[in-house]
Amino acid sequence: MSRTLITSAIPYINGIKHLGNLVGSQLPADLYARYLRARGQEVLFLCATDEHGTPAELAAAKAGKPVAEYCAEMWAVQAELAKGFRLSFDHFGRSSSPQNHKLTQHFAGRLAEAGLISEVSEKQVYSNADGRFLPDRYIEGTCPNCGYDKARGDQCENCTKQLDPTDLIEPRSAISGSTDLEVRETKHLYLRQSTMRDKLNDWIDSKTDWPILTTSIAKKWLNDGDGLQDRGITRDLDWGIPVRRGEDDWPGMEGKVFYVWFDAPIEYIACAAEAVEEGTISDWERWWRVDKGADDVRYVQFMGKDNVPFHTLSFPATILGSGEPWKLVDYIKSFNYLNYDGGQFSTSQGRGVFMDQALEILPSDYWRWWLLSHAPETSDSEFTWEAFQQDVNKDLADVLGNFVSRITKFCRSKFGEAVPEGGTYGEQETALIADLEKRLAAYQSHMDAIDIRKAAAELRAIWVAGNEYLQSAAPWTAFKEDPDRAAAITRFALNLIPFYAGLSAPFIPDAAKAMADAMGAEVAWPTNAAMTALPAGHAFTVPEVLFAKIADEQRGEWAEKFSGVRS
Ligand code: B3M
Ligand code: ZN
Repeated sequence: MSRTLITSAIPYINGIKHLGNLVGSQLPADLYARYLRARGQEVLFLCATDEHGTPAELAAAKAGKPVAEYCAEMWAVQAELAKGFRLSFDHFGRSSSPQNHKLTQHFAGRLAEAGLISEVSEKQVYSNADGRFLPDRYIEGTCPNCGYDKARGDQCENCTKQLDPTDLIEPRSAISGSTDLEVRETKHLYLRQSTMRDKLNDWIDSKTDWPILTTSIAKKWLNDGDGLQDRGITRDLDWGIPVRRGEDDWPGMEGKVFYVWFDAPIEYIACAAEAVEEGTISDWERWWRVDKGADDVRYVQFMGKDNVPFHTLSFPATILGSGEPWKLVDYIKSFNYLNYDGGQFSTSQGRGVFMDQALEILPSDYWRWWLLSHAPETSDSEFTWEAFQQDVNKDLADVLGNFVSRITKFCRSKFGEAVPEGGTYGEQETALIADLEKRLAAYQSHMDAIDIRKAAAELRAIWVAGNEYLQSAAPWTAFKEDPDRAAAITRFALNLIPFYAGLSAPFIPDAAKAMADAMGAEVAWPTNAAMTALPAGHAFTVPEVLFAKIADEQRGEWAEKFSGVRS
């Protein structure tokens, strides 16, 4: 049996994610995981919260909580929302786990032994009142460009000018407000990625099947300007993974932590180790160590385009540089951005629809279907309430939902709540079987290739084919003159329901389950389109309405409600 390791980019802990984040990593990763499991593969699907760095510290400070407590609470919130969206992680970990501390320190130690770490002295702003170095965005002051008095050390929010902390007029600490600041020397570790440029370049060149979005971003970083730059992997922060060289102290690095982007991808590995501790799996090295059984694992990552450089360059540099046989990624599926109603989704500005809000107004299947069928694969795509209403009403309510309701209700009224006997499948059915066999193969090949929009389009076409069949075979007309013919049509159409349930489950798992349940069947991937799974006499029930239509008033109300900024 083939095995696939799937990871989704791990969402930052600082707040609830918006639908643009969701469709850029976790949701498509879930689609693929569900698909492969349905096809009988052994899958390990991992995600976690990304808990370190300045954003986590700032968000905790804003919430007035110790950062560890804030992270624990937000992890629980994100885990609950993941459940709400039916994200089927085998483990949802935390980058602050003891496992990640240990592995991150281990990798740093190995890289140091391999001569791939350099120590660099830099000048940075120190706050005497706070007793700490201040990262750029912890420093506030007046913008030299526009005069805005709350400009940050990295950028002015008002005029968007990029700044250095030393550009600010009357700089002060964003933590205490203190102006008692000075510039001090501090030492940091750099990962010497530049020495691995050729190796990384060859590795990317060997990935001829990767999406262009992925390889073009990697190539740009490898080749633009002076080429791949070394990267600082430590920070002067309190919260994070203490800088150690394996299990040893690192002289001169006391009180410092690893940079969030150094430890976050290592959490992919640590997450599997956490899953062992939780009892979800029994052995994590068989997924991650090529020398311990992972040589037959295919590893697929999902992420937004802004995360690509770290996954194509820095993390592989860490893995390769360690000189140990860790599993390297085999395929990187990356995404463009989903925009919101003429602008961008924005966490910092609270613009758009966030995961909790989405679930408050509609069940997850509505969102899953729309987002996945509009996944920003080849270009950015846009969420508008009009498009959402129109597509959901058409695809889910008018086509799929209506089909299921119409045929089950017709059967109940004419033959009772069991698959009717009599008649045989004729020309129309044979033609549809042949069409569906072709479509099934096409659908599978799109799913295998993680061509999400194409897969969604094929699935929609499969639903439409059943609807059109029912419309033209018209068992309600046939019933009057030829009840046996009507019985055969009805039997065929009822058999389409478990067929649809199996194929639709990766996209809309709840509705698929409801469809299968109503038909007294399991959600299972169909091996063919013969439509013989449910024999005559098999009992079923008419399911509840699968998808209610979105009314114009609702659409208007939601568009209004989500037009501003989240408070
Ligand atoms: N947390 C950025 C993001 O959520 C970052 C991803 C880490 S993946 C190792 O987009
Ligand atoms: Zn400004």
